[in-house]
Amino acid sequence: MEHWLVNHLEETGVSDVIKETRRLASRAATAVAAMLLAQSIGTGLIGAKAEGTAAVGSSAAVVEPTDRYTTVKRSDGLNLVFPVISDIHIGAGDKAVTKFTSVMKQINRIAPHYDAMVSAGDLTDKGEAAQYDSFMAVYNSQKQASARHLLAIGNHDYYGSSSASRAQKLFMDKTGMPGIYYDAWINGYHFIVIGSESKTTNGTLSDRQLGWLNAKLADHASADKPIFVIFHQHISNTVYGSDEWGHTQKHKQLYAILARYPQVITFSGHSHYMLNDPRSAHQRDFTSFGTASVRYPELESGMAQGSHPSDDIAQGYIVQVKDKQVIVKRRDFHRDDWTGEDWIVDYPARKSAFRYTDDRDKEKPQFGPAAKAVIMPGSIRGTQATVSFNQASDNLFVHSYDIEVSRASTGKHALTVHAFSEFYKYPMPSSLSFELKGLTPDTAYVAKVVAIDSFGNRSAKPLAVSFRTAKLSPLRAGEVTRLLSLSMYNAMDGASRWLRLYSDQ
Ligand SMILES: [Ca+2]
Repeated sequence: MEHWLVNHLEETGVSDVIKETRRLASRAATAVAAMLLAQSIGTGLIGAKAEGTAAVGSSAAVVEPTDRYTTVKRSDGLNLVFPVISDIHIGAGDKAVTKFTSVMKQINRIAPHYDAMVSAGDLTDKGEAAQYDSFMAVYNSQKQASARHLLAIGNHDYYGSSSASRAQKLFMDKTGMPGIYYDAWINGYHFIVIGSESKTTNGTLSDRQLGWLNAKLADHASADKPIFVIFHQHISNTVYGSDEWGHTQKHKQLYAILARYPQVITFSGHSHYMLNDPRSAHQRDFTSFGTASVRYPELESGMAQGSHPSDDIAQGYIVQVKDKQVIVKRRDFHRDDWTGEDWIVDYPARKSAFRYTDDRDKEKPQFGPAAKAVIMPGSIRGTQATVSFNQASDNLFVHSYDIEVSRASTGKHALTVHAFSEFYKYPMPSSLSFELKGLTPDTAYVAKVVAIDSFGNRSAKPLAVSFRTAKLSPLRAGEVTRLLSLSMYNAMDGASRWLRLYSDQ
C-alpha cells in the first residue's frame, strides 16, 4: 500500500511530498509505523477522494513556501503571538454574540498584531447554518486580516446536520477551513489542528486521522521548538476537566502519539472548566492547556454552589513565543484583565524540567491563626444551621472545602457539604457561608471545615464549631400568616391566574 501510494504520488508530480514520504518511511521502524505513515499520506492528500467526502484533509501540505520551517522574528522581538479561545457557542442565547464580539475587540486591544487566531471548537451551539453566519459576521468584522486563522470543529458544531459528513462540509464551507484536520506553519512554527469526526460528546478519531497526525508531528520536529496541537475535547487524564469531559474513545492512542514529542503543546476546550485552576496547565510527556470558554464557565458537579458560576465569565489565552520560552498568559475577558501568573514552557523541551506535573504540589492548605468557623447568629432551626468560616491559604490554590458535620455525643457522621472556594469570584470572598441541612432537632453537632487544594492536599488542622439544633415548636400565629401569604404570592403568575400548586392537594 505504501509503495502504491508513493508511485501514485510520483505520477501526480507531488515531489516534496514524495521526499517527505521517503524520509518518514526511512524512520519507520515497525510495520505499525509504516501502516500509520501510509494512512497519513492517504488522508493528507487523497483522503477526501478515497473517503468519498470532502470533509477531511489538509491544504497546507503542498502549498507552503520552502522556508516555512525558518523562525520569523516579529518587530517587537517575539517570534509569535496568538490568542487561543474556545467554546463560543453562537446561538446559545443572545449573550453569545455580545460576548464573542467583546472578546474579539478586547483581543485586538491587548494583542494588536497577532500572527494567528486559534479556536478550539464549539464555534456554534447547534452547528446550524444561521449560527455559523452569525459567528462569521462577528469573526470577519473583528479578525486581524493579516493573521492566519485556525478554527477547530467541536461536538456542538455537528448538531445541526443530518450526518457527520454534512456537518463537516458546513463547517468548512462557512469557516473556510481546509478540513476538520489540517496543519499550518506560521513564522516557522508548526500548528496542527485535529478534529473529532462525529457529534459524540467524548469525541471520535479515526485511525486514519491519528496516522496523519503521527506523520505530521515528525515533520521537521525539533525539541528546540514547540509544536502546537489544537483540538476540542481534552485528552482524558490530562488537564482540569479532562476526567469528566475528556476524549475517551482513542485517548490512549492519541496520547501515545503526542508523548513522543515533549515539545508538543496542546490546547483543548469542551469542559469549559475555568483556567484559574492550576490543573488547567498539565505536563507529563508533553504540555496541555485547557482553554476554558468564551460563552459560559463550568466546573465539577456535586458542589454546594452548583457547577455553573456566573454566566458573564469569559476566559482564554494570549500566547507569546520566544526563542527559548512559550509564555501562556491567562485572560479574564469579563474582567478585562489577566488572571494568575503566566504559565511558562521552556525550550529545548525536557520532561525533567516540566513545572506543571501532576505531583507539583505536596503542600497542604492552612488556615491563618485568626481563622475560625462560627454558626451564623439566628440561623439555627430545628433541622439546619448556617456555618461561616474564614478562607484558608495555599502555596498554589485553595480549590474547595469539605464541611463535615457529626453528632457531638457519638461522633457519628451526619452530613458532608462539598463547596468551592469561589475562586471564580473577583475578588475572592475572604469568608464563606453554607447551610447545613437535614439535621435532627434538639441535637448537638460539631462542624469541621477542611480546606483542599487543587492537588487533593487537605489542611491538617480543620476549623471546628459546636452547635445545637433548635427544638421543634408549634408555629406561632404571626409566622403562620407570613408563610401563608408567601405561598399565595408564589401561587399566582403575572396575570393573576391561579397556578396548579393547590389543585393537586
Ligand atoms: Ca498546596
